[in-house]
Amino acid sequence: MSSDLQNSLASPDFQSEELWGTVVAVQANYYQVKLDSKQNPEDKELKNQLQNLMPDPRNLEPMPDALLCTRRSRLKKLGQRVMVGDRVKIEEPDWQGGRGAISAVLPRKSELDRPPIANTDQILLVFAMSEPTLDPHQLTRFLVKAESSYLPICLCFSKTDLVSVEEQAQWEQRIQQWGYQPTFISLHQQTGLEALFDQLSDRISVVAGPSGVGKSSLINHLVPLVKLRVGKVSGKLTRGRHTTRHIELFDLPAGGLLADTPGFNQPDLDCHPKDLANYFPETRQRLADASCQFSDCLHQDEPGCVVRGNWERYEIYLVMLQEAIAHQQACDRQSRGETNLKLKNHHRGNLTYEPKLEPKKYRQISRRTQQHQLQILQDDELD
Ligand SMILES: Nc1nc2c(ncn2[C@@H]2O[C@H](COP(=O)(O)OP(=O)(O)OP(=O)(O)O)[C@@H](O)[C@H]2O)c(=O)[nH]1
Ligand SMILES: [Mg+2]
Ligand SMILES: [Zn+2]
Repeated sequence: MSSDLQNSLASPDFQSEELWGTVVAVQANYYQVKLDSKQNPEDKELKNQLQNLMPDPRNLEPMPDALLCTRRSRLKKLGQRVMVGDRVKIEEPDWQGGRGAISAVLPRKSELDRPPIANTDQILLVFAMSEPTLDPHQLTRFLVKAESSYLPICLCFSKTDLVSVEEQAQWEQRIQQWGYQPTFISLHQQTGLEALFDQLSDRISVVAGPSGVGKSSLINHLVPLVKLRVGKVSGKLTRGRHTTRHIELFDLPAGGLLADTPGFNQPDLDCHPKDLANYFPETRQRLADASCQFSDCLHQDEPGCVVRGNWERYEIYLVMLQEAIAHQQACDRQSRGETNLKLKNHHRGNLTYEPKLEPKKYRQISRRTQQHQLQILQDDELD
């Protein structure tokens, strides 16, 4: 008996007839579940040996990789939502028809809101060295947003073919001072990809980054059978409801799962002002070494502040802090019922209050919005 076979048989997952998998896509009330590989031995020889040892209808061809599942009504009654990324138990598999029913969901390790994905292990943040121009403010906004999920961040710079070796080295040094260890890749020159594969294997990663940096191109390269739309599509269009609702985890040939997200250029900054400093590695480091005089220090001009000082992104921190304060004030006003002002976000966190045109209840709803809302209701009903 081969040692692989012995391992497989020793595995409790395999012996106990339980069938487990990961939800890779959700559409209306159907869930695409990728089965754990142990239960789906691809190795032909191993499969044949197993079949002789313990005849099991599952070992008779064809054994699909994934099953299209419904959710048990018991789960529905419990209000148990099933998300992409969830680890689920499957009952009554119909191997011929490729169907099954989800009967249990494991507790989640993490849960992202936008995109809605459970058990994400890390965020792969992609920025281009050029085209679009690499802007430290925009990069920081994305980093702060990613940091606020408290998930590890894997920072990747694409399109290195468009800049000189010197320029790349300067950026590398700069980003390291911010507290990150970036990976540099070029799809056109096929460089840096191995290092990136290593960081993605055996994990669930979610790709984020502005429009046009090459996120879809990268996924198309990593997952040969997928053909995501590349280029030309403007960020605005790809931000539509369709793309955000139909989140899919792609199976990486070298192991691991990866989700694309539509690119957008300015993530919302909705964090609490006093949390902002936690989202900069530079401040985290300073606050680990010493504490500010006041425990509620926002690190602006308070006496005895250990954060204020000579570090590159401090100016960006201050701009974002003003925005976070304005956001907080808007939330406070809203909760006090002063809803006749709305917060308008201009370029780079420049915020102003503007009167709302009409009270919300009288505002005319466009036909498109109506249809959209109807679709949401229908989808939710199906859920
Ligand atoms: N020079 C260069 N161009 C690249 C590279 N990778 C991708 N591109 C180009 O960048 C453009 C945008 O690529 P996409 O993959 O659509 O970018 P995206 O990040 O998915 O954009 P959104 O879907 O709008 O968020 C395309 O024209 C690609 O051909 C690269 O390594 N070098
Ligand atoms: Mg894309
Ligand atoms: Zn301080």
